[in-house]
Amino acid sequence: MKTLRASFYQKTRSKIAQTLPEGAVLILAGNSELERTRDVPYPFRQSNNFLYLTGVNQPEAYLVVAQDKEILYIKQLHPFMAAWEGRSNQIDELKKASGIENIQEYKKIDDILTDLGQITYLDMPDEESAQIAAWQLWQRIKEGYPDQELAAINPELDALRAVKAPEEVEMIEEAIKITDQLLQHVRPLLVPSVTERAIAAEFVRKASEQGIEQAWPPIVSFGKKSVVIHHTPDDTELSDGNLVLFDVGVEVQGYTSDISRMVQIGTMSDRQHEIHEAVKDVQAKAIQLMKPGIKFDEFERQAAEIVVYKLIELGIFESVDEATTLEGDLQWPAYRRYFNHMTSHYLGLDGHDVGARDAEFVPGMVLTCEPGIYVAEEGIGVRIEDDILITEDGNRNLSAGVVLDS
Ligand SMILES: [Mn+2]
Repeated sequence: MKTLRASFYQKTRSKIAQTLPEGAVLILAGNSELERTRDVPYPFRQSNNFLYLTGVNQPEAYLVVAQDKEILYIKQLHPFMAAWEGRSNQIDELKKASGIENIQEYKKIDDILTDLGQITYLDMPDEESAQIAAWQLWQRIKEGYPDQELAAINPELDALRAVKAPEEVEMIEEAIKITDQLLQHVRPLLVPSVTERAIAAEFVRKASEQGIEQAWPPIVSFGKKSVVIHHTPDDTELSDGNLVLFDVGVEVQGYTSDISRMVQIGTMSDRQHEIHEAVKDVQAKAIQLMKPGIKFDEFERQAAEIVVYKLIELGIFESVDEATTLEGDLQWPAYRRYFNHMTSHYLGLDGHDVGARDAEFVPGMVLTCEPGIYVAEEGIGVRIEDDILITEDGNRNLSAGVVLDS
């Protein structure tokens, strides 16, 4: 399998170092293991910012970067770790993988706080995130060094991460290739009376057999279940005339694919066909809009407008005025009852990757294009999603080759 080399991480570190003011130090916390039940951790998932700058995928590591230095700190492991978990610190391997020469073992967090710089830059995770170690680092410095000036590195990191290097695009393409293989593997299993859960489980099993992690639990929905955007597969059985929705993604070195496809079982009704064609047409038109120069929010506005006209063609609304009337407590436009998500999001290390919603599209950005129309009263929900790389002269649909139609 393709992997990112140390040279990639050296580049990302050098780019982030250049954003630091003179005398500033960045201290980035990798994730720690989180306890699920006593002595049983959740599966470990590294922080994406940490992966982006180091490629190091072990818990309790810290990266220190200034304009003239970089140090990777790893936790000194208790000898029991080797006996119980088979874990030991492989310093030579970490050097080779990350390109960081200076690797040091630490015992307690204060061991790494020897140089805080004039300003200390830190990772500030989202409120709900499980990046406990990053929160604890803020807390520790605030308590132990109350006069230290602190700042968040996230705007700089987000901006860098939003524009992908060619090697990162290759990782996403690899994730797409594997997703395609997994979809092709489960496609013939879509036979009457199989359950959503069985299909989702087989998708995960086949991936897991190859050491591949899901980017999120696969969404597999049969028939009317597909009107729920993030439906959890249940024991609904497949029957003739169902449209099946897959919305799946896997990770390759942290980089995700994000693909939605519809599969028809037996004969589609005229109405299913009509709505399916409508979404395909919206997507084709929306992809054409994805090119350098257009702003993300303007793209969203234009894509939503295309959906609104489709909803009128489908007889759901009579006019643009009716479709855009604000309603309910949220004062949302009426068409949002049928299309209640955005058309696009950034894609990268996070499935919903970081990046500004008011930025202009520039070459190197990877974004999804995923319009949907969900008509709950008719039990029909359709979403089609592809992964689009913005190029100098427009875009390239990285997932165009994922074809499931029988
Ligand atoms: Mn998506």
